[in-house]
Amino acid sequence: MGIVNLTPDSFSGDGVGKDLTRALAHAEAQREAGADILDLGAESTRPGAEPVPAQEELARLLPVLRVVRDWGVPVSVDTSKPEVMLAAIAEGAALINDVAALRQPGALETVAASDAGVCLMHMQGEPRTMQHHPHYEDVVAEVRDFLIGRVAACEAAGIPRERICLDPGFGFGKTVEHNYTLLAHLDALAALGLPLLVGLSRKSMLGAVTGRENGAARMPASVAAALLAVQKGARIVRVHDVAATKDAFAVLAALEGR
Ligand code: HH2
Repeated sequence: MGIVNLTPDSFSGDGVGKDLTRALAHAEAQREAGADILDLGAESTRPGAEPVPAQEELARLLPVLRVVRDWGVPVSVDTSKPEVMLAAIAEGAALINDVAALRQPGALETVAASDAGVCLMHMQGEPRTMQHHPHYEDVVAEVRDFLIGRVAACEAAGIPRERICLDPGFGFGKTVEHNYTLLAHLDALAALGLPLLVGLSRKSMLGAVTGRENGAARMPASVAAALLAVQKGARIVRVHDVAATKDAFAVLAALEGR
């Protein structure tokens, strides 16, 4: 999954804001690099980020979606707002990637009324304040139980399991320690039997162990993290650096089955 940030304030430094030409060039580069899914995000969810009104999110998103939907690659839309989900699905989004796991009122019903897939992500708190005091007794069990609960809510609302993938939400209300514990025990989440999506690319947990402060300088660590996550059962990796990540997977594929 190649990240296409349509925000002016992405933590990773690759946001393009409302510049349509730059946004499309960025999306095209992700596709050319071999992304199997393009993930369009028009609201930053980085720690401390303020929410963006739905109209602003749609103004950033729809012009890009209306072009990339015809490229033959499934398009995912990273949003938590039901009104944005509704418009995105109507305009051809195949997947709703919701860091709030369809907890906003109306979100479950909106996805249920469509045939779009959904990614349910775990987050403790909300982006503005989530990194203030993350706390867990047992991070793996709590993330797993949350995801089980959200799958049950989806099924009760009429979204079948076949349309759902799960994400532990690296960096969303978690300390560096919590993030690495989750990565170490990713197989416990893969055991839930639904495809696992992970977003580790350029995140601060990688800066914490490499000392790399700037987004792009975290690329080698991001590739390593993606590879390790796949070895522990992840099926979809949400990345900025598609070409480098694919190279790493080519090496892994060459090893497998020998
Ligand atoms: N991380 C970010 C955004 N969306 N979605 C899923 N499913 N999993 C993630 O880990 C995830 C996500 C944050 O990264 P990014 O979009 O690069 O930055 P920003 O939120 O600043 O746009």
